[in-house]
Amino acid sequence: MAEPRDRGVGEPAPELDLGLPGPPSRTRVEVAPGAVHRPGWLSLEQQRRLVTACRGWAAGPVPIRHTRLPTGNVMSVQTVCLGWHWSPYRYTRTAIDAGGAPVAPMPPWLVELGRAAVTEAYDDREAGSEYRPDTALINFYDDRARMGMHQDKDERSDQPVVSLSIGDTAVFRFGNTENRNRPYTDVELRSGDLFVFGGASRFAYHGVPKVIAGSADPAGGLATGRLNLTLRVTGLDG
Ligand code: MD3
Ligand code: FE
Repeated sequence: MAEPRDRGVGEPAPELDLGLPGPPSRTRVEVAPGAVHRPGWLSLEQQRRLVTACRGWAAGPVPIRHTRLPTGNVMSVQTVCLGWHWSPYRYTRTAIDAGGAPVAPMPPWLVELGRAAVTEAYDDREAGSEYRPDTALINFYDDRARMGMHQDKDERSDQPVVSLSIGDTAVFRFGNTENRNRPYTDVELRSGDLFVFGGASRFAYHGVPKVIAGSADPAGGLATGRLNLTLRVTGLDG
């Protein structure tokens, strides 16, 4: 699987980690019950392959677009979907608000990547092998894009959401299940990071208040901006 990124300055080698207070772990952190951050999971090669695939999906059959909300506001993030098309606030097989074409299928290799992600996050091969994501939302952020605090509740399933980040670092805000306000925790999501949101965290409010321009390693395949792929189980059939 992916090589871990280099240790940060002052971060102990794993064999020297005596459990003393110090800089945060770069391996796996359960931020809240069921919410696991695994920094540096994707190799640079895997990141480049995902970027190439996303460029293809962004070109069609459904073009990547800024989603228009019922309020008339337009999201600053651009989104394209696989498997099922999300528009506020439901999933359809055709792009009802983006030209009408049938959405591209979820490729089997992306389903397998989702299973590997769940296995990795929960250290549970059984949980991974049972995971069957049937949709992917691919979000592109330029350096001014952000996403307000929201819950993902258009799925009729409580299965985990897998998030993969590529490109510029984002400040990700992970909140509570009650409302969009405090308490929340801010976490930096860097290129190659995996985050899995299941269990008690599946319906937590979350958002992206900021993307840090110029923070990415261009070797990951993105010169500017940020890509986030989320894999989900819609609970729909047909
Ligand atoms: C926590 N995307 O597409 S990924 C979204 O970085 C979305 O593009 C953000 O929120 C992004 O809906 C955040 C992390 C994420 C995704 C889904 C979640 C966190 C989640 C679902 C439930 C709880
Ligand atoms: Fe979300």
